Parts: sequence; structure tokens; C-alpha cells
Amino acid sequence: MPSELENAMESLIKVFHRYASDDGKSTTLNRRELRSLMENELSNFLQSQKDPAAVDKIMKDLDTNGDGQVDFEEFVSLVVGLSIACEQCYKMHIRKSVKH
Ligand SMILES: [Ca+2]
Repeated sequence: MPSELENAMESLIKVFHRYASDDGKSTTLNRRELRSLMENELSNFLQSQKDPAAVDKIMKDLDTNGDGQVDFEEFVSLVVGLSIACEQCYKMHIRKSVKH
């Protein structure tokens, strides 16, 4: 039976490929697919970004090899960045609940 962490990794791969396969080219996300993924799977984060061009900027940041597509490796850096930010909040939350 897969562990909790293995399940999380599998989810990451599945979600990426579900959106990446929208255009029949399943190995990368184009701009529209990235927008769709973020609107559905990262809606809280996206709503916190007041900038309407946020997805375009994120796309530009993620596309490190400059091919206009986001591959899995590039996508993972977004997840890692957001996870690090979330973990900061989580630590603050723990510290607060310990004090009470
Ligand atoms: Ca790319």
C-alpha cells in the first residue's frame, strides 16, 4: 500500500497530466491549461493574487527553458514554492496554538 507521501506524489503527477492532456499533448501545460489548473486546483492562492495578469507572470517565471510550455519539472517548482510558503503559515499556526 502506498504511503501518505507516495500518494501525494502520485496526486501531483495525476493532476499535472490531467490538465496537460487537454490539448492532446500530454507532457506540458500551455498557458490556457496552466490557467485552468490554477483556477481549479489552486483557487485560494489565485484569489489572493489581486493582479489579473498573475497567471501570465507565473507562467513566465515557471517556463525556465523558454519554450512557452510548462513541463512537469517546471510545474513542480511552483508546488514547492507554494508548499514552502504554506509551511511557514503552518509553523506560525502551531506556535499560536501552543501559546494558548
Ligand atoms: Ca518550459
